[in-house]
Amino acid sequence: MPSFIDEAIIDIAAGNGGDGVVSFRHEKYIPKGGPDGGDGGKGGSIYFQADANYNTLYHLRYKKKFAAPVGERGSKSNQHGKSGQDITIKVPVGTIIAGHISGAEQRIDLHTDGQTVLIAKGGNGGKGNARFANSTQQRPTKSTPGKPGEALVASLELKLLADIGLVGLPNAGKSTLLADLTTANPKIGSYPFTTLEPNLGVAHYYDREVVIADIPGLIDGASTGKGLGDQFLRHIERTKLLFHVLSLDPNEGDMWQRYVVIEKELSSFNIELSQKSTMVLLTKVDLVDTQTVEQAIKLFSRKGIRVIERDILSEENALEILKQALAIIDTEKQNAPKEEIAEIVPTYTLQTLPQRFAKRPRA
Ligand SMILES: Nc1nc2c(ncn2[C@@H]2O[C@H](COP(=O)(O)OP(=O)(O)OP(=O)(O)O)[C@@H](O)[C@H]2O)c(=O)[nH]1
Ligand SMILES: [Mg+2]
Repeated sequence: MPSFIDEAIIDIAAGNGGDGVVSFRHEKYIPKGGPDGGDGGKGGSIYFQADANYNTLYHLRYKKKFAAPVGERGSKSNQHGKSGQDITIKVPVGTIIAGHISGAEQRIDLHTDGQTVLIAKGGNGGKGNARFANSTQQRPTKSTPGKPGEALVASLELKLLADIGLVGLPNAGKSTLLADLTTANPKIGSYPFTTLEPNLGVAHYYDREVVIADIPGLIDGASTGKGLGDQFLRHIERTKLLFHVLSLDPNEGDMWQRYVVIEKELSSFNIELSQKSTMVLLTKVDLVDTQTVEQAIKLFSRKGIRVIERDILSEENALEILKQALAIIDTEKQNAPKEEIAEIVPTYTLQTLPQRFAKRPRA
């Protein structure tokens, strides 16, 4: 069963701590000054943060390595080295991060917008020799090196929720539309049932991302198992908007009848699905004259059904479709009842107990 999962594997390295240094005061008239070697700075740490502005892990597809800067070495006059800056990697809400984190294999679910977790701690800076002075040792020559930063390979997994679902008869042009609007590269064929498994694509409208799911074509009787049946409809149950993809090719028979077949199948499968916001997307407009397109648009408009044509040759038209779709999706999101998110308290088992809390046996 295909599932809409976006994945990324990234290398993460927190910064090493800077070394502490050995130095002695050089002042006029004080030939043997005391120790003044400063501590090293802390290495930068790396965090993950859930951010509702992201929908996919797309931005991590090409940047796979994150290394936080190291801490600087200490210097004389008790100057501490500068700490390396922390890095925060933003991911969509719902991302699950797995890896060897804080000394244990963990899976962390970033379920809430803004939730931040430390994934790799920067190394502490070493101590300068000034720290080692005491009553018996007034000119210590000892300093310690910075500690290494934590490093790991983190695998990220995100169950993608599509914003838009494409429904329609086989051969209507659903996969063509997905390929047109998104970066996906689905199989397209001049025969029914080209698509056998759902495809997912991400469309970009300026700085917005829209996730679109293309599913196999439905036929009369799909809800009772005909054709590929309704087995894929559940993939689009949680979308905010359906594009009912409807071909204007006159060789495919009466357009209105074809429209009704799909709407009937949707309501037989799940009445909520048929009540979802829907926009009819007219395809293959290049096969008919403009009058036919206008008539089709009028027909749906009169019935209060949202409708738009898709001209595969026009980039402007693609943007207009996405613009209208986003307006509907945003309204849907605003009107959706707020899901109550239970506060999830992290629980540690013996296996996942972070090292810093674990009692170590005395040597
Ligand atoms: N002339 C023309 N042909 C189109 C257009 N859109 C799609 N097609 C063609 O229609 C055929 C079916 O396209 P697909 O995108 O595979 O259709 P589908 O709805 O995904 O079909 P299934 O996966 O079988 O459900 C292909 O031969 C496409 O090239 C269009 O706007 N104009
Ligand atoms: Mg297809």
